[in-house]
Amino acid sequence: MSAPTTRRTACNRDCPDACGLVATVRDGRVTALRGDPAHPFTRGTICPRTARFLDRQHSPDRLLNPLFRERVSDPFRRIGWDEALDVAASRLTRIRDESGPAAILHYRCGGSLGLLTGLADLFFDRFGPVATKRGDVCSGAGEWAQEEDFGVCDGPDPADMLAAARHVVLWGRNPITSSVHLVPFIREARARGAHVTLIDPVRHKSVALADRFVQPRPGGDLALALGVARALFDRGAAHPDAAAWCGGLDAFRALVRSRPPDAWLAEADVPPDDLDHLAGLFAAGAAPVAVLLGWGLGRRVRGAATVRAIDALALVSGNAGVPGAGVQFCVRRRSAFDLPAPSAPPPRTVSETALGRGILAASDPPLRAVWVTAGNPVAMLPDSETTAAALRSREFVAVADAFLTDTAACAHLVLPVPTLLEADDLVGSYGHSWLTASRPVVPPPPEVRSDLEIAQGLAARTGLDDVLAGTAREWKERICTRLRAAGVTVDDLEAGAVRNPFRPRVPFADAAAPGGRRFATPDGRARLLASVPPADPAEVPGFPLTLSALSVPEAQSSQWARDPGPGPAEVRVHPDVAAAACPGGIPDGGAARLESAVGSMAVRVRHDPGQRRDVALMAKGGHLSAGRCANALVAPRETDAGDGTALYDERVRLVP
Ligand SMILES: Nc1nc2c(c(=O)[nH]1)N[C@H]1C(S)=C(S)[C@@H](COP(=O)(O)OP(=O)(O)OC[C@H]3O[C@@H](n4cnc5c(=O)[nH]c(N)nc54)[C@H](O)[C@@H]3O)O[C@H]1N2
Ligand SMILES: Nc1nc2c(c(=O)[nH]1)N[C@H]1C(S)=C(S)[C@@H](COP(=O)(O)OP(=O)(O)OC[C@H]3O[C@@H](n4cnc5c(=O)[nH]c(N)nc54)[C@H](O)[C@@H]3O)O[C@H]1N2
Ligand code: SF4
Ligand SMILES: [Mo]
Repeated sequence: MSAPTTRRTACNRDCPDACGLVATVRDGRVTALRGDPAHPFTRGTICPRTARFLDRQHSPDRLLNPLFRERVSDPFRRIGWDEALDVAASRLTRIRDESGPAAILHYRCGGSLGLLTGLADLFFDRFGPVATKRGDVCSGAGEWAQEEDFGVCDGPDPADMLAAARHVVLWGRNPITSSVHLVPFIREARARGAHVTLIDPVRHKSVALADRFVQPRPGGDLALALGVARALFDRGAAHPDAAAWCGGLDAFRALVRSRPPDAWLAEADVPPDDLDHLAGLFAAGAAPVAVLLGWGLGRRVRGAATVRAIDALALVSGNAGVPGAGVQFCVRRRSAFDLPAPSAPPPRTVSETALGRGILAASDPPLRAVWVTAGNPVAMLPDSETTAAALRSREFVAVADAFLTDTAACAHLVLPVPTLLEADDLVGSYGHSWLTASRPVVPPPPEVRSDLEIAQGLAARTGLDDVLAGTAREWKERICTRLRAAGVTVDDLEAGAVRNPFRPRVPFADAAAPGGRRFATPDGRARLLASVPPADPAEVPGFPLTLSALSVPEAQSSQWARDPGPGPAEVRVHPDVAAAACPGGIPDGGAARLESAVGSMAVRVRHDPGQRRDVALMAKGGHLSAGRCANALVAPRETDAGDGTALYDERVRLVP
C-alpha cells in the first residue's frame, strides 16, 4: 500500500457554497474528503451530503458504460463510446435534417455548475440552434425581480455584508440546511451584537440562529413587506432622501396605502407585534439591515412581486448600497468569466415549469428528440408523471448522468459522466465572491466521459470539430481571459480560491451619485414596484395544506447521500392537522395518503407542533421510482413574472 496523498478540488454541485475540498487518495482511491481549510468561505468544514459522497463515488449503482436500447420498453445493453456517439450523432442529424433543429430539445439543469459542463450548450447552439428550456425553476422569478429593481440580479457578498450589519434578516432562508458554510458568518455577526430575525412559514433548523422567528402564512411575505413599508411611511420612518435613489416612490407609497394596516397583517397572518418588530428594524436611522433572501420565496405564484416588495422595503428604508445592508439574493457566478455567446436565439423554447406538457404539446414540428445534460427533470420538475410520459414517447432521448435516475430510465441512450471528484472545471459561486477550479482528484473510470468530451465527440461526427476543440485546460484558459488580464491565472484558481476581482465590496454604492447610490438602471435609480397580482384564495375547499417540499441536509436535490431505504416518504404536519384528517386522527408514524389535484402518494405522517396548521412539509428530490417524489403532486404553475416555477403553492390534503 502506498502512502496517502492529498489533493484539492472544488465542489461543482448546485449549492451557494461552492466549496474547496481536500481529498485523501490512496492507491488510486479516494479515502477521505474534507472542506478546504484555506478556502475563505469553506473554512475547513464539509456539509453532511458531501461528507458522505464517497458512498456515491464508490457506489455499485454508478454508471460505468454507455447504455442503449432501441425502444424504451427494451432492457438497456452496454455499448462502446464509438457506437454510442455514432448513434447519437446520426439520430440527431436525421431529425434535424428532416424536421429542423426545433424538433430537438437540449435540457440542461444544475447537476453540475461547472462552466465547462455548460459547454454542452455550445454544441447544441452550433448544431442548431436547437430548442432550449425557457425560464428557471430555481431562481427565475427572483432574478427577474432583482433585475427589475436594481437593473441587475446581484447583491453584496454575504460575508462582507454580515461583517457590518447590525440587524440580519434571514428572509426565507435556511442556511443550516442549504448553505451551511454561511452559518459561522451569521454566528460571528451575532457575537458582535447583531440581532437576527428569521421569517419563514416553515419552522426549520435555522431557527437556532435567530433571536426572533416570524412565521407568516405561505406566501404571506408580500403582504408582510408591504405592511411594514406602510408602517414606515405612516410613522415618518422611511428614509428622507429615498427619492434620490428610488424611482416610483409615489406609486409605491400609494400601493402600500391602498390597504389598511390590518388588512396587510391579516393577509400575512402574523401578530401585530411581529410587524412592529420589523418596522423597528427597518426604520431609517436604525442600524443597517442585512437581508439574506432565500430562493424559496420566489417559487410561488406571486414570487416575483414578493421579492420586489422586500427589495422596495430595503430601498425606501435606505438599506441598499451602504455597508452592512442590502437584499442578498444571488451573486452573479459567471460574471468574471468569458463564456462563448450563443450564435442565435433558439428556434423554440419550452417552459421549464411545464416541460412535460410542453414537449407533448409541441407541433410543427413536434419535438422528436430530447437531450438531457446534468438534470433530472422527472424528479425535480412539477408534474413528474407527465414529464416521464413525455420523454418515454419521444423518438430519441439521451441522458448524460453518473446514475440511472428517474430521467435516465426514460432514455434510449445513457452516457456515463464523471463525478464531482473526477471533474475538471471552473466554478463560480452564486452565494459568495470566491472563484475556483476543480481538478480530478482521481481519474474517471475508463469508460466515463465528461460533458465536454461528449460534446466534442458529437461535434467530430457532425462537421463541427473546430467549435469545441481544446482540452479542458485550454477551455479554462479561454474562459479566464479577463481574469488573466486582471492578474488571476488558471493555476491560481486550481491552487485555491480567488476573490472575484471585478466585484465591488458594496454593490451600488457611489459617492458621486445622488444619495450615494447608483443602481444598474438607465437613470441610476432603483425601481419600486407599483402593483401586485391578486393572491390565491387563502383557503381552497378540500385542500387545507400547502405543500412545502424543501431541501434536506442529506440530499442535494435528487442526489441522496444514502438511500433513504424502503417505505413511503415522510410528511410533517401539525398534530391538529393529523387529528382532523379522519375520525380518530392519524397517529405519529401512521400511514396515510397525500393528495393534490394532480396526484396522490402514500406517506408516513410525522407530528410536528412547530409547523403551521396550513403546511405539509416534505423533502424535495424524492425519486419517482421509489414513490417518494413530491413533484408527482405538484401541478406546473408559472410565477407572476420571470418564468419561474410556483413549486410551493400546491394545495394538498391528508387522507387515511
Ligand atoms: N442540503 C441541501 N442543500 C441545498 C440543496 C439541497 O437540495 N439540499 N439545494 C441547493 C439549491 S438547488 C439551491 S437553489 C439552494 C437554495 O435552496 P433552497 O432550499 O431554496 O434554500 P433556502 O432558500 O435556504 O430554503 C428555502 C426556504 O424558503 C422558504 N419559503 C418558501 N416559501 C416561502 C415564503 O412564501 N415565504 C418565506 N418567508 N419563506 C418561504 C422555505 O420554507 C424554506 O425554508 O440551496 C442549495 N443547497
Ligand atoms: N418540489 C420541489 N422541486 C424542486 C425544488 C424544490 O425545492 N421543491 N427545487 C428546485 C431547484 S432549486 C432546483 S435547482 C432543481 C434541481 O434540479 P436538478 O438540477 O435536475 O437536480 P440534481 O439532482 O441536482 O441534478 C440532476 C442530475 O445531474 C447529475 N449530474 C451531476 N453532475 C453532473 C455532470 O457533471 N454532468 C452531468 N451530465 N450530470 C451531472 C446528477 O447525477 C443528477 O442526477 O430542482 C427544483 N425542484
Ligand atoms: S454541496 Fe455545497 S456545502 Fe456541500 S461541499 Fe458542495 S458546495 Fe460545499
Ligand atoms: Mo436550485
